[in-house]
Parts: sequence; C-alpha cells; structure tokens
Amino acid sequence: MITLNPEVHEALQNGQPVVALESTIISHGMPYPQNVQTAREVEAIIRDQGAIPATIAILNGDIKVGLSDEELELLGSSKDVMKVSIRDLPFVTAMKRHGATTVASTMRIAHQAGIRVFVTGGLGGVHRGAETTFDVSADLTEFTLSDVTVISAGVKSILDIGLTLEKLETLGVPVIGYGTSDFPAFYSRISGFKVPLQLDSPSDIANVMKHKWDLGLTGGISVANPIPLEDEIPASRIDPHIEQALSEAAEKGIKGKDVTPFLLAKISEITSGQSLKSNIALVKNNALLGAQIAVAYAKLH
Ligand code: PSU
Ligand code: MN
Repeated sequence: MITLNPEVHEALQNGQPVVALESTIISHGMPYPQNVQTAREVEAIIRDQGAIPATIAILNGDIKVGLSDEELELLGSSKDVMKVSIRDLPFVTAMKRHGATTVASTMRIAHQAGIRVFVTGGLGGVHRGAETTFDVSADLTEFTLSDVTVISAGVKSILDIGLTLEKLETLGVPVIGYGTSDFPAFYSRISGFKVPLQLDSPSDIANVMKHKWDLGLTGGISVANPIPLEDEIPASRIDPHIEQALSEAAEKGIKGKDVTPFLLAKISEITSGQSLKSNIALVKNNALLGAQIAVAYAKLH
C-alpha cells in the first residue's frame, strides 16, 4: 500500500540513514511558495549530512515515501490537499485524494516503511481547555504505536505544555531535551517546564533508541531541539499574540482538526511573518539534528 521512491527504497535496503519528513507543515503550516522552498532546503540539509530525505504525503490516493521535485510542488501549491491524521488515511486513499500527513500519520507510515527517524517543526498535544473540549492530538497516542524518533522544537504554547508533558509521561514516551534542561516552546527556547531527560550528542540519542527497541519497548521517542538563539521569539513577545489567536479561534467557534492550522496562520498574520521566519529556521535546525541522529543510528547496525 506504500510507494517508496527508488532512492529511499535502495537506502533502506542497504541500511543507509533515512530521515522522514511530514507534509502538513508544508500544506497547512506555511504559505506557498515559502513552503515548497523550505521543503527543498530541508531535504538539502539532510543530504549534506549523508542521509536520504523521505517526505511523506498522499497523492491521488497513493501513500508516497519520498517525493520528486514535481510532487513537492504539487503538494505545496494545490488548494485541494486534505490534512490527514491517522483516522483519515482510509478515506483519502479510497477516494484517491491528495493528503498531507500530520505527525501521527507520518510516524505510522515511516514505521511501516522501516524509517526510524522523523523530523518535524512542532508536535501536536493537549490543547488548552482540553478538560472540556477533549482536544488532545492523535500525535501523542501515536507515540505508543510507532517505533520512530521524532525531532521537534517542542510544542507551541497554543497547547497546554504542562498537560502535554504529563500525557507523554503516562504514555511511556521518553522526552529528551537536546542540549537543554528546559522543554522548548517552538518559537521560544524556554517554556518554564523542565525536560525529563537531557542528552547532548546525536550518538547518545542513537544509543537510547537502540536500547529502547532492543528492550522490546515499542513506540516513539520525542527529541526536543530548541530553536537557534538568533531566530528565537521570546515567550514574553509571542505569548500575547498566541492569546489573541486563541481568543479569535474561540469567537469563531473553530473546532477539531481546523484548530491547529487556524492558530498557525493567525499567529503568522499577527506577527506579519516574523513567526514564519522563525518557523522555517527551526525546521532546518531540526533537519540537521535529525540527519545526524539517523547517521549515528545507522552506524550501530
Ligand atoms: N504544531 C505546529 N506546527 C504544525 C503542526 C502542529 O507547531 O504544523 C501540525 C503537525 O502536522 C501536527 C498537526 O501533527 O499540526 C497536529 O494537528 P492536530 O492538533 O489537529 O492533531
Ligand atoms: Mn485536535
């Protein structure tokens, strides 16, 4: 059911490092054409480190692992791309639609393809007010099912960061801060929440991956990589904008899968693109680390 592009297929067969990339960030997280441009640059960063990039998306109902340049352009420019989490996979494939995969569905497809490292921007999590809305991203439960290490810049404070960390603990997910003792908050290096574990090198992270899965502990690992200092928007500056976006979402009655894309677009609008610049920088920074982890992990085999 999954189409591996030939380069990814060969790399996986030869035990070479491969890094999966999600596509919701391209179609629902950034505007065109910066989204396609960023996706290409991210792939180039991964190649520079000696790994093969595999962007995951659904085109005309086909689950693709590794996209050509034309496919990337189609995904980034088309208005007709569905945001596809786990529950949407059978619909989008049966109806032969285009779909962009979230962290949850990208993890599952990467796992099925045998890819152990996946780079994204920010994770979904427990939304603020989840005690009444029940809005908890399927990204979190996916960490119990797919054996993939996910590199993110932490979670945005559009979410309840404390509850998200509690939920990850309940689900048995190792959460590792890369070179930090403070869990990062996407635009901001510091959230005020301590990270449960800290590691400072890609090879140490690769080692933890090997031990987790050798122990028979199935599921994912979350690596939280702070945004580079020069690209950071400190919490004191971004938080009022996030509050504004959250209250507009509430006023408009935005619900379900539309919540996260609405908030992302709103924050970018309010900051006149400054948040977009930071978003791009942190994804590239995550790609660099993810490729280094994939290279280190391939050496252990
Ligand atoms: N958080 C971000 N940027 C993103 C997303 C989350 O800071 O682009 C995307 C990811 O694809 C994530 C999805 O998997 O939103 C989560 O959506 P939901 O909250 O509807 O589960
Ligand atoms: Mn949700």
